[in-house]
Amino acid sequence: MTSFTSNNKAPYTVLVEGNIGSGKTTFLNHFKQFQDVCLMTEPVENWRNLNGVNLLDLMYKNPDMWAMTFQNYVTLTMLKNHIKQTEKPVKLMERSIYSARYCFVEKMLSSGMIQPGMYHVLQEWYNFIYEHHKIQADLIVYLRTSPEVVYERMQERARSEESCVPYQYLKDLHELHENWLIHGHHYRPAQVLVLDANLDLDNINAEYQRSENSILRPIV
Ligand code: TTP
Ligand code: MG
Repeated sequence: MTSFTSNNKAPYTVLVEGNIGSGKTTFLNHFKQFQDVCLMTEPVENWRNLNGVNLLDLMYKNPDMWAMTFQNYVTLTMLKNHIKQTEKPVKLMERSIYSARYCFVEKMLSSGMIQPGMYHVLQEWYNFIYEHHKIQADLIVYLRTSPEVVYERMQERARSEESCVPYQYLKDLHELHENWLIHGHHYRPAQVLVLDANLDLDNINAEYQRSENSILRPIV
């Protein structure tokens, strides 16, 4: 098996999942207070700036031309994060190769942003990656939201690339997350802890704390 990781003991790895605007970055930032946790936040920043090119923007503006390239790059950046070494006993990742595959690529195929040929190439990549790399996953935290709430947050946050994303897109992505993480329509690499992420910032702390024991298991 090819691997870039040399240490035998993999960290306890938590994948933080949920719709666009569900609060994944905020959730990871909550764990900054714990020194023994390695945080891998905001992979989206790579997608917004690859040597000065904003692939996220190109993908939304011209999906016929850029959605495939974009998902290719998402796959590469997520794989890099999955195999990144850390000496810390706990690793928290914003998203994973799984949500890219089971939520976004599925959505892009069904809405015609990518064509079946492109879809099959991506599937071949995912299968090859699973065969040749150990994708460590010990727990999935699902920040469960309603599409209405995340749509409002997305508009308030006003990330310029997302200004054209309609409510229906978030609703469809919500269903895809539900189908995967709640109904098990796709492979779940670990147990799923579901948190209520509809709560606003003033009230979400108690919900985050509810997950601390599960996440910090190796160090408490
Ligand atoms: P998210 O990965 O959901 O990140 P976020 O920072 O918006 O989430 P949170 O507010 O919970 O921290 O999405 C980032 C952008 O990338 C979003 O516009 C959706 C897009 N995206 C894809 O188009 N394809 C993908 O495979 C992934 C993972 C994201
Ligand atoms: Mg984020």
